[in-house]
Amino acid sequence: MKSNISIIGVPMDLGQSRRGVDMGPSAMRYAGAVERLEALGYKLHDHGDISITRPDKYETGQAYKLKNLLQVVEANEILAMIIDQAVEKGNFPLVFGGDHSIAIGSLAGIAKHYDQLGVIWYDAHGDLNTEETSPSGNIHGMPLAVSLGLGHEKLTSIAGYTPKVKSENIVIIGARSLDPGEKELIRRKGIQVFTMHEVDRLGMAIVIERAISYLKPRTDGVHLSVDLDGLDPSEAPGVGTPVIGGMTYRESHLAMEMLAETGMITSAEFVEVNPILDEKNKTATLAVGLMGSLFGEKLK
Ligand code: NNH
Ligand code: MN
Ligand code: MN
Ligand code: MN
Repeated sequence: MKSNISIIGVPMDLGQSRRGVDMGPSAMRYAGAVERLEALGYKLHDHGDISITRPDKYETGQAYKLKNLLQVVEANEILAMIIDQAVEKGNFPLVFGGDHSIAIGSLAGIAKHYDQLGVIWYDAHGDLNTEETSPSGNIHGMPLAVSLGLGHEKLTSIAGYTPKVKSENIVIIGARSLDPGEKELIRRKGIQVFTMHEVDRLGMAIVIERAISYLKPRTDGVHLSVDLDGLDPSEAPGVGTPVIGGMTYRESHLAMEMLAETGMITSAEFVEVNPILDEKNKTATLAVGLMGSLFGEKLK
C-alpha cells in the first residue's frame, strides 16, 4: 500500500432521493477515519469536501429518468480532477461519500492512469442501470454501467474519455438486488458476480481468493468501491436502500484484511453512509473500521 493517502469527501445526495447521505463524509470523519489511518503510519492529505451545487428544486418524482443530472455531472467532473492529481502525485485516493453516483468521478480520475484498471464492487446492488433500465431514475444505481461506457453521454464522457473500465476487469461481491436490465447486462458482458448465494455457499474467504486470482493476472491496479448497503442492515442500518440478507461485519472485515494482505488495492471509496437513518453513527463507525482493516491494521 502507498504511504500517502489523499482523502476527498463528496457530500453528494443528488444521485438518489433520500436526503442525509450528503453528511456521510462528516460522519466518517467524526468516527475517526483520519486519526485511524494516521495511527497506522500513513501520511494523510485531506482535501476536505468538494462543494456540490444544490438544484433550485430537487428532482425526485418518477417522471425523471436521470435525477439532478447536471449537478451530478458537475460534481463528478470536479472529483475526477482532484483524484487525477492525487494519483499523479503517487497518493492513494480514498473517497468518502456521498451516494454511489460519485464512483463515476472516482473511476474517471483513476482509470486514465492504468491500462487495465480492476474494480471490486462490494454492494447489495449491481449499479449497472442506464436511464432505459433504471426503475428509479436515480443515478446512484448507474455508476458501474456509466464507467463501462453505457448510459447518458453527459455521464459517460466525464473527464473526456470513455469507457473507464472493461467488463472483464470487474468483480461484484454481495449482490442480492439486481434489476432485470442489470441481470441481462451481466449475462451479456460475462461480468464476474459473487452474489450472496456464492458468499453463503463458498464462504467469504474463498470468494475473495477467487476475486483476487481472477483480477491479479489481468489488472495493473484495483479500485475498491464499498457501498455500505452491501452489509446486512442489522449491522449497517444507516443506508438509504437497505436489503436484508447481506454480508456480516466479520465477513466484511475478513474481505478487507485479505485484500490488505495482497497489497493490490490502489484506490478506494466508502459510500452511502446516511447519518440521518443511522443509529448513533454505527454505520460510519463500521465504515471506518473497515478502512482500518483495508489499510492493514491487522498486519501492523
Ligand atoms: N437498482 C436500484 C436502482 O437502480 C437501486 C440502486 N440502489 C443502490 N445501489 N443503493 O447501491 O435504483
Ligand atoms: Mn447498493
Ligand atoms: Mn451502490
Ligand atoms: Mn447503495
